[in-house]
Amino acid sequence: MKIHYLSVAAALAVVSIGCNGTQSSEEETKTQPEQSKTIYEAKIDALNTSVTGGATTGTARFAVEGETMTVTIDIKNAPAGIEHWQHFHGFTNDNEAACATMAEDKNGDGIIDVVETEPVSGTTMVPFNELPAKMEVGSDTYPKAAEDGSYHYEAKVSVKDLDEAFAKAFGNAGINLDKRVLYIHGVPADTKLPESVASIADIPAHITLPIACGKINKIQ
Ligand SMILES: [Cu+2]
Repeated sequence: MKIHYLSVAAALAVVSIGCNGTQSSEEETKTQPEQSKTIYEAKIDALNTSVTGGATTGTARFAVEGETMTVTIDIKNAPAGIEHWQHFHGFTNDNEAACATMAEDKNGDGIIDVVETEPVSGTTMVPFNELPAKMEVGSDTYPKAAEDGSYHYEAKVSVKDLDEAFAKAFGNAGINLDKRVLYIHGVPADTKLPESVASIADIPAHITLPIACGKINKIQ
C-alpha cells in the first residue's frame, strides 16, 4: 500500500512539473492522505417489528484508510440485554444485495426469517463481533444491547487479514462493501416463534432472526 501510494504521489509530481512547474507538487502530496480514505455508510431500518415489538434502527459506518477499516455501528431500540449478531450479507457473484421486505415472506407466516432473506440479500459473509477478520460467524463476542436497547460497536479491522479470510471463504468476490447489506439479528430466547421460522445450520431461530437491515453505500 505504501509503495503504491508513493508511486501515485510521484506520478502526480511528474505531471505537476510538466504542467505548472514544481510549485504545486508539494500541495498534491499534502492532500494525498485525505483522498485515500474511503467511507461507506448504511442507514439501518427495522424488520420484523411484529416480533420485536419496536423499531430497531441505527447507522453503520465503514472508514477504510490504508491498511485499516474502522467499523462503527450504533443501534437503538434493539431487544435489550441480549447479544445481537451482525454481519454484512451479499452475493459471491457481481449481484448487488438488497434488504429483505415483507415480499420475501414466502411462507406467509408474517415473519422474514434469515433463509427467506437469501434470494435478495445473499449469504452471511463477515461478522461484526470482536474479531471480524477471523470470520467466525458463530461466536459469543457480538455486542450486547443495554437496558434501553442501544449499543455502540466499534472495531478496527486489518484490510489485508479480512481480504485473505474473505478470499478463502468466498473466492474472488472481493469485499465490495457497496454491494452488501448489513443485518442485525436476535430476539430473546423465550420469544414465541412459529415452527415455520427457519434458521441456518443448527443455530436457534431466535439468534438469527433479522431485526434490522441497511444497504451499505459508498459516500466518500
Ligand atoms: Cu447476518
